[in-house]
Amino acid sequence: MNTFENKISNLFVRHEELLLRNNKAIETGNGIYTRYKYPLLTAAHTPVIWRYDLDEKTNPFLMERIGINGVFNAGAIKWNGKYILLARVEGNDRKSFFAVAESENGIDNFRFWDKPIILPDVADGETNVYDMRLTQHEDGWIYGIFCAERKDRNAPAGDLSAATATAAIVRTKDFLAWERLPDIISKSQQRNVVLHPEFINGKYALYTRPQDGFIDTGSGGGIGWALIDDITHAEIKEEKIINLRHYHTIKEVKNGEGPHPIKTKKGWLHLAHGVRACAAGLRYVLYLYLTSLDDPTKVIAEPAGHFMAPKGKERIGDVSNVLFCNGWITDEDGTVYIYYASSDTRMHVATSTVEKLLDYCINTPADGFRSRTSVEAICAMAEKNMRLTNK
Ligand code: BGC
Ligand code: BMA
Repeated sequence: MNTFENKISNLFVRHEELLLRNNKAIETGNGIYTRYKYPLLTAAHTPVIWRYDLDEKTNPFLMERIGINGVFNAGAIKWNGKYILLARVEGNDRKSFFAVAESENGIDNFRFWDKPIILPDVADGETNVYDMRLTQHEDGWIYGIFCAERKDRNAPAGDLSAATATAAIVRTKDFLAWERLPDIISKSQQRNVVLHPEFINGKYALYTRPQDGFIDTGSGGGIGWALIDDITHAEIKEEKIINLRHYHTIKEVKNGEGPHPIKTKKGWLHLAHGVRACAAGLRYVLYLYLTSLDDPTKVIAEPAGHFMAPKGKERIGDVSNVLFCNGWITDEDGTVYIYYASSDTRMHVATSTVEKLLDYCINTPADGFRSRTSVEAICAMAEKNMRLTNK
């Protein structure tokens, strides 16, 4: 029987099957991290009750009334023993918003809470919001910094694409009640702003990413650092660039801090994205770097090239050829869950350990910025191995 009730029950059964599917580890063979077979969150994971009007009178064909386009770029945090993803959900209408999903083990069975988050407004209401970084700060609050996008009022008439990017900030203790603080004041536009978890000389510290335009970082040299006097009226007064863009690298055009860095015995472990331009458009990959515990602005190790790049199905999506990560979680046993999104479409996880990621950072050759220096590194490795294997 294909009654309306049956159709509804099928929707829920199929949705439950998707949510209850167990994930499987896939060894990548590089020894650095493990990928997983299934994405953690996709448009199909969003609750049935967000998308379908279940009333036969108003929706006799049981159509999807509100379409979801993708679920990606999630902030992450371990909270009350649960793995929490604060996802960027984007509707078919191109508006993105935030919604919480949680899992018991961090690798599968992520389930959205009943409703997405309605953020308090600021006077100059933004059009779009995305890419929240979560930080449990030592002041006791959980902060979320995200990008608020508005139409560029100075754009010439007829240009309906020009926009401005501003860093906006909220805080919570339970992911239900959100306090919105005034948007962060900055001389330049800002995207990819991240709150450092500790006070530095009694001040809040931000990773920033100054940019001349909405897309072009222009003279913005890379990932910056700024100390903030008052987080409830945050203003980026002085900015120091701590991780530079560089010609002919994976971060030639843009880079940006991912989630806030992990504190380890050997330094602050950072995950960032790097962007280069090619005939296929912008290519986003992930890279790692390490800064000093004494001075978080001092880079002490940075492996050459990308740590993760889009692979297989990850390459294709709404904005193809993109890996982006703004959330990771470290467990007490040292396991690191890297929550990355592919092609602005879906969320995945890769797992590693603090020890492995540090080894990767410290012992992978740094970029010599020339083909010749890369070849020298390979030859040095080959010679060492030939001696070892007596060839
Ligand atoms: C999109 C973002 C993108 C940005 C710059 C925004 O309109 O929502 O995903 O990063 O433009 O291209
Ligand atoms: C950026 C980011 C992301 C997105 C990426 C690729 O600028 O802020 O939102 O994943 O573009 O479209």
